[in-house]
Amino acid sequence: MSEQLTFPQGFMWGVAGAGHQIEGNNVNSDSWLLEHVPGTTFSEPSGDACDHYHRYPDDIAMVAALGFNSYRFSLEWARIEPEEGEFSTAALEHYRRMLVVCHENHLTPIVTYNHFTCPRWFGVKGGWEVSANAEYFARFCERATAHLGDLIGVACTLNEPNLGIMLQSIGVFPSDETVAKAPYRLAAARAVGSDTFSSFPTCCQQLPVRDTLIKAHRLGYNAIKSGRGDFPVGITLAMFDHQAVEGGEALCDQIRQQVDDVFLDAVRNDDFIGVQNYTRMRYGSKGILPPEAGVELTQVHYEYWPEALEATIRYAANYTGRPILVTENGVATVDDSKRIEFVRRALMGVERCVQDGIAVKGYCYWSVFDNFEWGMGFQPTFGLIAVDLATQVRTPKPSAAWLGNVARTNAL
Ligand code: GCO
Repeated sequence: MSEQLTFPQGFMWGVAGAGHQIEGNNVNSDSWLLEHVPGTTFSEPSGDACDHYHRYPDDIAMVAALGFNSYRFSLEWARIEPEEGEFSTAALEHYRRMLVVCHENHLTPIVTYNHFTCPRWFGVKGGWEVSANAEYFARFCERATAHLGDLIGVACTLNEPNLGIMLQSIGVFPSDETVAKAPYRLAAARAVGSDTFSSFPTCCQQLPVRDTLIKAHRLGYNAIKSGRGDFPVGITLAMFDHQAVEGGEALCDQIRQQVDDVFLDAVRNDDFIGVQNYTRMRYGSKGILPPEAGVELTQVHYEYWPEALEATIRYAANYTGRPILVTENGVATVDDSKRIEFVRRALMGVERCVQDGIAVKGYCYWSVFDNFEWGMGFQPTFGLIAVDLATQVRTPKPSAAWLGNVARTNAL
């Protein structure tokens, strides 16, 4: 039997989710609108999702009972500020109750202030395509922190502001010119009686969006830091392990620069960097390489490559010198034994980073539940816990018990 690998004392073992993907009926959000317009690119609407909005007490207790000590969830801006400048105390109280339940269950709450979805009114104002709109996000951060800050354990401002540019760089997202004229975008604008509608990440990705997101992070970070409570604040970034092969070095460097470095430069004084990794990406002399022969693909068409996490932690840590929190890592598969294998190999890499002196503060598996995977709907199954969408019955998979035990023993 191989030797046991132990993790630092106080290591955060968490599961991650995001409001829109599990709460259900987030009807005032930009995503809900886009899910329902003619020509939508979503395969199905989010609907009730996992009804986590109502079932959070049992859900959070289940996470704790499995052995975890942290829970990452997000605030839904569209519920808290349903119309510009109108803040809902009832919605803020909902998230306050979630935080209380986390503490009752001895879970450190890791709160993401914005996990992609925004209120419709924000989309009508041009979303992240308008630089001045960053101020709206800062005001939201200020109000949410005033109400919730004393109970927050760790905060993330934005989730993966670099995702759009990342997916555009590898050809998964269309060009800005195509996006600007996309029928779903025009249909959304028409549905809300506007001549424009913009929503991340289905918006234009190039400047000024990138700069607006970075500005929003900075303003949000300052608003959270100067508000109630005292807890680490950072950002989360989508990171590939970028690998150059046979003359692909220049392309690899160029994509890494625009997808990772620009954002890492902007957050190098934050309390931590939230690393989110799912796979690697390879670059050759003629461009981006297809998946390597013999490497299996996950349900979201990524190469099954758990070693990528170690590379991204090392990259972010070396580049910024900041502590790292793995805020997402996971795999979409129907074969749960492959999930266990994936996480086991990923965690071996985390442990090697720790051995080398990198301050890795914790690991959150994505996702707590099989949930609404955006455009792909409910088909990909990332979850540790399966959910019957008709009955809302939860069934933890073997991987949930396995990772919960790793968490409880702080050892692999
Ligand atoms: C993201 C998000 C999650 C996704 C997850 C799986 O990375 O896009 O943070 O919302 O569901 O990454 O694709």
